Amino acid sequence: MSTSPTFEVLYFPIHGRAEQIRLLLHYTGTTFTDTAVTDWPALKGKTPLGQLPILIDRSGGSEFVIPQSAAIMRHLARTLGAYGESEREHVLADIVAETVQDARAKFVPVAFAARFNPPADTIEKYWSEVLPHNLQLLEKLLSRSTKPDAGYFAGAKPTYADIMVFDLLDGHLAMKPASLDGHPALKAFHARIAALPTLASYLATRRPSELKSN
Ligand SMILES: N[C@@H](CCC(=O)N[C@@H](CS)C(=O)NCC(=O)O)C(=O)O
Repeated sequence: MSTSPTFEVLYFPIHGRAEQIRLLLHYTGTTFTDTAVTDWPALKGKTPLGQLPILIDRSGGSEFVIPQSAAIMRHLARTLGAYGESEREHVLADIVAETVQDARAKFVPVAFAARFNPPADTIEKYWSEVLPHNLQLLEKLLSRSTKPDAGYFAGAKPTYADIMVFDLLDGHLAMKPASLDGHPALKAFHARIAALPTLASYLATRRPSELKSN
């Protein structure tokens, strides 16, 4: 008898803020339903915050509907074992995740410039100053891992924060393939995550990124 997956991710049919969630579920080998929302006005009023993504967790025998992508990531990290092995690693992962959130907030208006219409000099400054600064911060955090030789941000194994960094870097590479060229440690990190056995086949077959050069 087949049972439906415990987890369901609902988001628009793009990478956007849901791709890190999909990546974390694939990384942990978790079966899930990936629901593409195509009639948003019909669904919006029924969601907790009127926003996507949402995760529905049916593990408790009822539906737990979770909004906010970072809360979803932490819930999955805790329940699927991707939060590190010690309190220190939990905190390191959280520091990295918050740094990614800060960086993403600066990236979104540039990535979706057609929608947010930022001034041209904001876009130029993003690529020449803001992004290099954020990449430097991430490089610094990578070296603070409890197991720096492993090449992940918190400890010996990837955590949810590694997946968040990967997704952030991946979005930049989709827009500008050379954007990590001055940052070999992050470029190697991106390749290391992309080569994880549980992610490689998903990355080869997933929908292409919606992000394009601007
Ligand atoms: N802080 C929220 C932001 C969610 C958000 O801004 N969602 C957008 C799409 S990326 C959305 O639902 N837009 C449609 C709307 O607000 O009606 C998160 O990280 O989940």
